[in-house]
Amino acid sequence: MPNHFTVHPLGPAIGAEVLGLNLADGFSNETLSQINVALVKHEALVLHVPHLTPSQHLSIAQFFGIPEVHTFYPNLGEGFEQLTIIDSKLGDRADMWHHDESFLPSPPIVTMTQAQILPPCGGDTCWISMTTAYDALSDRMKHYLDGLSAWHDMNGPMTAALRHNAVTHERYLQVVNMSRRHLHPMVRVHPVTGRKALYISPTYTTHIEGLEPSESDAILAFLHAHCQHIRFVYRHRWQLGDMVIWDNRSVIHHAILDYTPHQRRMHRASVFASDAHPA
Ligand SMILES: O=C(O)CCC(=O)C(=O)O
Repeated sequence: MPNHFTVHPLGPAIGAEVLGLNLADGFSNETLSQINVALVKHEALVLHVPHLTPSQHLSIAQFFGIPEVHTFYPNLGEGFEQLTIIDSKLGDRADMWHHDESFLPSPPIVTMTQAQILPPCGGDTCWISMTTAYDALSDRMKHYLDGLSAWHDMNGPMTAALRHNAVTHERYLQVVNMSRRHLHPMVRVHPVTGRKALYISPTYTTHIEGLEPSESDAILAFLHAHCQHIRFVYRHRWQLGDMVIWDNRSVIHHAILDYTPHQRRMHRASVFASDAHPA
């Protein structure tokens, strides 16, 4: 039976919320197709689903593609290995602008995160519309970026984490030795909407292929500052049970770390495209 819900934009560039979704009706493919249409249009979609079960979370993920068993975050265990736990009590956090795992050849296309434990206030997450940020560039800059590629490397944030004593040296070496990096076009075309999006982040993008380091640093610094303009951002103040689904092809995100010493725990699933070869 179709689920009757409405989608309300939360900002002109990015963000919408789904209202009137009835979980008791389950998630038919028709419902999930409608959610997918809203997702690619609004890029970050808020669902108020406090009664969502882990099985339902997983079913939604499976609709979008192949749910990932995350390399380094813990998960919900047997049968739910694809549901990752990001818990501040375990030292896990994501307070940096990033696409999920852009250091892979085929990064996840969609991620969906649900709030399980929240601090009394703070712990908001922000998303940037990289399509709208791209659209706002001059034609000359768009022309300049055309055909350029940049490296995305997992080591950058690990080095930063080591400097902040947020990881042990052993853990740092373990991750760094995985040697995960990949060269991606700086502008990618969304396979569904055909919109162009910038594909860079200050966390994983190390340098632009073929430029002198100082040229690459200057171009990236300009683009990062441009993308972080507040008019491209949606900031979500979580309520328990909210789930935000985002399109990892067209947004970057950042979870604000402003709630220490309180706990914040999220359950998340990220999904590879069905035809992807992630490793
Ligand atoms: O904790 C959040 O709000 C987002 C965490 C994150 O970056 C992720 O799930 O990829």
